[in-house]
Amino acid sequence: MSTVKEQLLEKINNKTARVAILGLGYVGLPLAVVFAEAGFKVTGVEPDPRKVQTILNHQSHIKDVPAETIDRLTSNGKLTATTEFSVLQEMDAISICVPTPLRKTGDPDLSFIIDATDKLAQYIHPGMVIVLESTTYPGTTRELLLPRLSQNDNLHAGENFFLAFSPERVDPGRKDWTTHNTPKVVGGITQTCTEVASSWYKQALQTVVPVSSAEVAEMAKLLENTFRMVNIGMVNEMAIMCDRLGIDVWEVIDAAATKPFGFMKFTPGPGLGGHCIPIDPLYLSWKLRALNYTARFIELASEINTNMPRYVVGKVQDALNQQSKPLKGSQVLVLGAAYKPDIDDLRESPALDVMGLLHQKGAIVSYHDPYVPHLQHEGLDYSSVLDLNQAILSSDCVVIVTNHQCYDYDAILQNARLIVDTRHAIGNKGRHNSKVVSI
Ligand code: SAJ
Repeated sequence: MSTVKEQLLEKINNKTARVAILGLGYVGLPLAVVFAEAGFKVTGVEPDPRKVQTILNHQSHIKDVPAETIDRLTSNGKLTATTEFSVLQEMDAISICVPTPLRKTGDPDLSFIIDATDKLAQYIHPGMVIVLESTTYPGTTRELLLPRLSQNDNLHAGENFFLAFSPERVDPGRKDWTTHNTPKVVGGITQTCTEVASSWYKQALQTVVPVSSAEVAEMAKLLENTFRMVNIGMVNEMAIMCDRLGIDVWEVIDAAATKPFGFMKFTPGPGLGGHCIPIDPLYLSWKLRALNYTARFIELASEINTNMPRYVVGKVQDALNQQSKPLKGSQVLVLGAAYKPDIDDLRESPALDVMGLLHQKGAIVSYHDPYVPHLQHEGLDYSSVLDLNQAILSSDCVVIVTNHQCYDYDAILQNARLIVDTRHAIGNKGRHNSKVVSI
C-alpha cells in the first residue's frame, strides 16, 4: 500500500498532479506558464476577475508572457483561470504568489498571504504540496501558514501534506534569466516537504536548489535583495562624500570597476525604487526588531536611499542659485518617472518624491517619460509633456532622474540651460560643462 507521499510523487512524475497558482501577477502567471508548458493542467486562482477574463480570452496581462503563449496553453487545455478558490479541493500542488507590500507605517502587510492561506485551508486535503513564493520575513511559512493549514487534526506536514518556501526571482523585462532557467531555491517545513516540493518544481524548472528549511529559503531571498539595497545605499553615500571632496564619483566607480575580482559595480541615483529592493529588506529588519535586534545596515541604507530625492532637489536648488534663480517659480523638467530605465513601472519610484519635493518648494514642475503618459501620486497629477524639445528649451533646469535609452542626451546637453544629472546619463561630455551638475 503506497503512502500519501508516494501517491503524490507518482502524480507529480507522470504530470497528472493538478496544479494551482494563487495570484496571477508578474510572478504567478509566468510560473503557471512553465508548469503548463511542462505538461501539467494548471489553474490560476486570481481574485481580480479582469485578469481571469483576460486569460480566458486567450490574452496576457503580463508583458513578459506573450498572448500567443496564453492562447496556445488555454486552447490545449493546459491552462485556465478562475476567481473561485473552491477549485482547490481538486488540486494537488499549489503555489502561492501573492503581494507582500509594506503598510504606510513601514510594517509588513501580510494580509494577502493570510487571506490566501485561510481560503486554501478550507480546501486542503491529504496528498497536497503547497509552496509559498511571496517574499516575506524568515519564519512566515512555519509560523503563519503551518498552523492555518494544519487545523484539521488528520493533516500533518511532512506526512500527508507538504509545505515549503521557494523565493521568486522574477526580474520583469529580463530576457536572459526567466522563470524557467533561473535557479530556484526550495526549503520545506520538514526534509520530506523539501523533497516533495523540489520534485514538483524539478518537473518544470531547469535548476532546483533544495535547502534544509523554509527559513533558509526565506532568508536567502532577503539576503539577495538586502545585498542590493545596502550596496546601493553605500554607493549613494560615496556620491555624497565625493561631492564634499570635489571628486567625480562616476570616475571613481569606473576606476574601481576595473578590478577584475572582489568588486561589484553599483551606481548612485536619485533613490531606490521598485517593488523588491526597497521593501523586502524591511521585512527582515521588522522581524529582527521583534527580537530586540536592530538591523543597522538595512536601516542605515534605507535612511540614505530614502534621503536621496531630497539630496537631488538640494542639488537643483544650488544649481539654480548659481544662476541667481530661486527654485521657487523656476520651470523644472523631470526626465524619466519610472523607477528604472526602459520600463513603465512607477512603484516606489524616486521620481515621484523628487517631483513632490520640487512642487513643495514652489518650482513649476513638469515631467516627460515615454513609458508613463500620466501619473498621480499623493496629490501630484501630471501628464508627460507632449513636446519634449520645447519643454527642454523653456525649462530653467532639466533633472535627469531615469535614464531611458530612448533619450537623445546630446540634444538634451545642447538645448538645456541647466542639467542636474542623477544617472550620469550625459556621461563624460558633461564632465567639464558648467551647465551640467552631476550627483
Ligand atoms: N539602483 C541604483 N543603483 C544601482 C542599481 C539599482 O540606484 O546600482 C536603483 C534602480 O534605479 C532602482 C532600484 O535601485 O530604482 C532597484 O533597482 P534593481 O536593479 O535592483 O531593479 P529591481 O528592483 O527590478 O530588482 C530586481 C530584483 N529581482 C528580484 O527581486 C526577483 C533584483 O534581485 C535583481 O537583481 C534586479 O532586478 C536586477 O538585477 O535587475
